[in-house]
Amino acid sequence: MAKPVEEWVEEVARLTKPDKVHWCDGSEEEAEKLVRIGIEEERIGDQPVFHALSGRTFPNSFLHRSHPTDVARTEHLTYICHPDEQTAGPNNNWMSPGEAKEMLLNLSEGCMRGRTMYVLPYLMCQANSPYARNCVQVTDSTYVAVSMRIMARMGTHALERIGNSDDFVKGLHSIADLDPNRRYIMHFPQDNLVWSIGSGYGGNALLGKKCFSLRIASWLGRREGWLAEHMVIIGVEDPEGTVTYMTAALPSACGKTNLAFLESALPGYKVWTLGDDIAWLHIGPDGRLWALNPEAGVFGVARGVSRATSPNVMRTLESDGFYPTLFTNTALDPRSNEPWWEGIDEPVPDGLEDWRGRPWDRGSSAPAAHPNSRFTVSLFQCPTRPPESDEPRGVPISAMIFGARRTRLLPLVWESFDWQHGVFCASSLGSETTAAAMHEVGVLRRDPMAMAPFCGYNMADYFRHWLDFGQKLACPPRLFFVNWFRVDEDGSFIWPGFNENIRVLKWIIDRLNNRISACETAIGLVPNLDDLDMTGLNIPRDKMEQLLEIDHGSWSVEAADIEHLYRQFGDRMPPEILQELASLRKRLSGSYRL
Ligand code: OXD
Ligand code: MN
Repeated sequence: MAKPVEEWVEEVARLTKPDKVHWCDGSEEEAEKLVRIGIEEERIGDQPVFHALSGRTFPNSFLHRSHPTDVARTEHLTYICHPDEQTAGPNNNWMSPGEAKEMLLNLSEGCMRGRTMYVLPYLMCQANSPYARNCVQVTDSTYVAVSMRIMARMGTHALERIGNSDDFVKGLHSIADLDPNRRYIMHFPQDNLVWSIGSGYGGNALLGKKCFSLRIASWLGRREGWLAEHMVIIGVEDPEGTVTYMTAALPSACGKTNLAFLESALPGYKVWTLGDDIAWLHIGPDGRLWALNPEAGVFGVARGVSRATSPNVMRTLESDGFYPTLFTNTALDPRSNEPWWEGIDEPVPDGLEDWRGRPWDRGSSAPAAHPNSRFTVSLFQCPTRPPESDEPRGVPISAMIFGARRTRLLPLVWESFDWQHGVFCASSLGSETTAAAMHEVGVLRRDPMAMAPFCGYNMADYFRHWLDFGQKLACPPRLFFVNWFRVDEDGSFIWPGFNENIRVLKWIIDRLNNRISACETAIGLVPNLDDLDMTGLNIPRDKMEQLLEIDHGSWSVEAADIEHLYRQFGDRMPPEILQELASLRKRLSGSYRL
């Protein structure tokens, strides 16, 4: 009798009608073969799927040019199909599972004709982890198959774990005709199923990542008593050799990758990289919070990465490993056959090809690399990946950081009074979008816990889950908030950011060890200026004061906007959060400092 996984694959093949079905074993030879097919046989638009790069700077690397209309996550085409709309909440697009499946069945009929369907068995988390999940994705894209092998633990071992069980997460992916009007990323939490059609872009097509490990997993976490979060995991080693583990939730374009790969500007401190995007958080038998990165690779933004600002990212890309490195939609220097992007250390070479493969020169108004150009690289190549990344339960977390990009209002760093207050602060964060010039006040987008695009259920219930989760932690981590992006009257960033952010991490460690006090303000606990280690940094004291300033008038306006966010959730909002907002307002109208 066929196993459930075989039956499912056969059922999908009957629907999508590929010419061939190939079960991937995850081997190096197989990946090489897939890359070769991508170079020699397959095309996306007028481009081959893969182009072999020189390998001089970035060993064993390949350039992928996507379809020009398929370069980013498409949130407006992403749906969470719970049986009822309220469970999905106002933070998600919703369609009933029946209607969604009927539509997808029509769109998927024969969509793999002429192509091979690759069956990718994989695990999220290492096999020896009690938190590992068995998954199978089918795809008709060699780019997706090669990427999934880098990003997840893919291979026959995953199939062996599944055996005769029907307990595996299903991902049905087809690029179909890449028509943006027939592009859907649909989640069926009740069926452990993600069905994605019409896009080959990472966040839409590598279904173990955002789709399963955040959207579906956040829902599983609520049912099972854990959290799936959009968070970096780092270990910060101090000069005594003690490592403090932290997570950090930051929306896109807020320095998330740089924090994960930070090279300390303070002597004696070192940051270890455990995860750059997703953390699964469980309560350990010791009542502490334990974090594990379910992924095995990094799908990061290439633009802006340089040896000066992100040396550890560069070292990871430059080291040779078992896995190829992929560059997506960067520019190409055809003479050296090397990728190039804005912000990389090298000056602009002559005769570049832009991300679409067209001739480009310095006079061109558009950038050469797409603003969302990416690299896909194995974390096993990262020189700052510590051995404890392989611990089955992960690492114990002492601090959780939440970040936002705000040119005004938010101080550089603050700590919440307690867990409940911290959940309120994290739920209310918003970031300014950065399409225009950096110093202009952008459009503010509320992004609770940096999870707005990734929470697979009603966010009011998610806040409830966070509050309840904290109650169950015997020894909860402390919660901190950061904003690297505050500007002065001239619109210049006050804080240098990047590797200097270690100074903020040091302040956090000092707080955790009760070495320093903090200033109690209306919004939380803000550093006393002298407790921030500014050795070797030359920022005038009045600027630093500006960086930590709490302006009650502006915060009152902020409080009104936060209320607006909460109102959309009606009476599903946990009363404790509304109470925290009321308390903030009371403190703002009282006689707190500044
Ligand atoms: C990502 C994102 O790709 O958050 O990680 O968009
Ligand atoms: Mn992300």
